[in-house]
Amino acid sequence: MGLAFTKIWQRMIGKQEMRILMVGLDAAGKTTILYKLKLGEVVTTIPTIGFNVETVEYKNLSFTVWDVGGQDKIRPLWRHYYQGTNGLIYVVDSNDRDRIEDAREELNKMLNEDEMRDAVVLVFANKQDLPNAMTAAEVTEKLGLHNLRHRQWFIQSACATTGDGLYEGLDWYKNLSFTVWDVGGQDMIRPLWRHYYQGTSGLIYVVDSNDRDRIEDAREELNKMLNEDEMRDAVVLVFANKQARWFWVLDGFVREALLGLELLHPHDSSDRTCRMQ
Ligand SMILES: Nc1nc2c(ncn2[C@@H]2O[C@H](COP(=O)(O)OP(=O)(O)OP(=O)(O)O)[C@@H](O)[C@H]2O)c(=O)[nH]1
Ligand SMILES: [Mg+2]
Repeated sequence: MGLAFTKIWQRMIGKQEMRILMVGLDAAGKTTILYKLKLGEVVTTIPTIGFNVETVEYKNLSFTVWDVGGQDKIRPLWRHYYQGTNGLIYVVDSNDRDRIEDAREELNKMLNEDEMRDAVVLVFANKQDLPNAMTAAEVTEKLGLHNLRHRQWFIQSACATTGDGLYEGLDWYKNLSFTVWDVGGQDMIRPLWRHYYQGTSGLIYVVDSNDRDRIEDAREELNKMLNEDEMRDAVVLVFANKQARWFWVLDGFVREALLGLELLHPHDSSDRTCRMQ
């Protein structure tokens, strides 16, 4: 069910966009990973003081990856990147046994933050080419990943300099399951919708295409919701429901009456992804 829905969702919204925050201790290999993915090359890096950001396109996914410097003095800055993060890439130097406990602490600290509540976690057990590297299983154990509750996570062994494992890691995002909250729609209940906004990455808006009397209400409610700050990054899928075959002509009506969702795009300052089905 989860997977079937994932497929429908991906087909509907087309390209799936994800904002990814990539962190990890200094010298774990974050910047090397970012540019290996972006350029296919190993670049010469210096310790990152601020951040690098690049968009990486892979299959049907578009990742905006924020690579933030990992030196201990600048780790307190990580929190400024949490908002709107759908996924965390946590990079570990598998050869650095002395600091794996630090890596564990920093990861736990981050995952306890409210803004990171819904972020999925991909761990790269990097530097697998080095002879003393811990295996992915050892890194899993040392980071305590099995103790994570209510969190989708995945660990991938990798070598940033050869590129091994990097795309296998990104492939995992295709298998994520969706949690769908179906909230009552009666007018008295609608003010409660806002309690569900936080952490929402996608909105499915279902319209009764046969209900011409209330299409204006549907439009108002949708607009109200999309203007909320917490829904800023949500992608929107509209189901023009109750379509009988001879009713297809109505689709255009709903589209126009609702927003003209394609029109939302240029008029709305945010670059929201919208799809009508
Ligand atoms: N042997 C080996 N070296 C790697 C690998 N990945 C990165 N390195 C090296 O590790 C060093 C640090 O890599 P960076 O990518 O700069 O590390 P970073 O995580 O961005 O570090 P900060 O920006 O300080 O947080 C560089 O010399 C890389 O060439 C790997 O898979 N194997
Ligand atoms: Mg760096």
